Amino acid sequence: MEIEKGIKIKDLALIVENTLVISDLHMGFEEAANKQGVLLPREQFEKTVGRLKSIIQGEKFDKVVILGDLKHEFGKTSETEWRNTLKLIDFLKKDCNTVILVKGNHDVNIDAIAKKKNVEVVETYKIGNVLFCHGHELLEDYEGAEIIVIGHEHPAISLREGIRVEKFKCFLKGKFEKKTLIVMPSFNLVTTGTDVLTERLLSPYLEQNLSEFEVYIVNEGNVLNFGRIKDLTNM
Ligand SMILES: [Mn+2]
Repeated sequence: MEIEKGIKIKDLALIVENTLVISDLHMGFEEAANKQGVLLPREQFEKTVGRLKSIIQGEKFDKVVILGDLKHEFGKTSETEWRNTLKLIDFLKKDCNTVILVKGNHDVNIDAIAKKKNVEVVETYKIGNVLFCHGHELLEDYEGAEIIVIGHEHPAISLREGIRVEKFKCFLKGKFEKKTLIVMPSFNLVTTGTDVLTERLLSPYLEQNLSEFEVYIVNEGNVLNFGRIKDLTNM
C-alpha cells in the first residue's frame, strides 16, 4: 500500500525506492525474557526469516535499512543473540548487497557484529527527501528532509469486536514540525507492541497530540488503512 509518493508499506516493512526498511527486530528477546523467568519458545529467528522471505519474494532490493534495535539486550551480547544476528545478516545479504544499520538505543555493542559482516552503522540515513532515524532522541539537523521515518515506539492498536479484543501492529503517519512523520511497527514477532490509544509512549517525536495521525494496521501480512486516531477513539 502506497502511503506517500514512492513509499510503500508491505507487511511490517517499508519500501522506499529500491530499499527495504525494517525496524526493531530485538533479536535475542526470548533469551532475555527466559533469563527473567518468562518462558518463551525459541522461535524468533525462524519466524523472522520466514516473514522476511515472504516480503522479499518477487521484489528486487539493492539495500536493506535496519532502523535500529537489531538486538535486544543492552551490554553483553548473549550467545543466541550473537549467532542469530549474524545468521540474519547473512540471510539479508543473500538478496541485498548493502545492509545499513541505523543505530538504536539497544545497539550498544553492535560494532563487532557490524565489522564482521560488513554492515554500515550510521546515526541517520537519507534517501532523497526521506530521513531515517531510530527515534529515541530528537535530531538537531533534519538535513532538509520532508519526511522522517522512525522506529523505537513499536506502535500497535487494540481493536474490540464484540467481547474480543485483539492487538495489531500498526504504522502511524502524521506530522512533526511540519514534516511528515512515519512510525514503523517492530519486526519483533514475539511481541506486538505499545497500544497507542491507551499506553504511555516513548519517542519524543510522539510527545504531541496524535489525534490526526493515520493508522495502518498490519494483520497477517495485510495492510489496512484504519483512518485517524481521533476516529478510532470514538469507536
Ligand atoms: Mn529503541
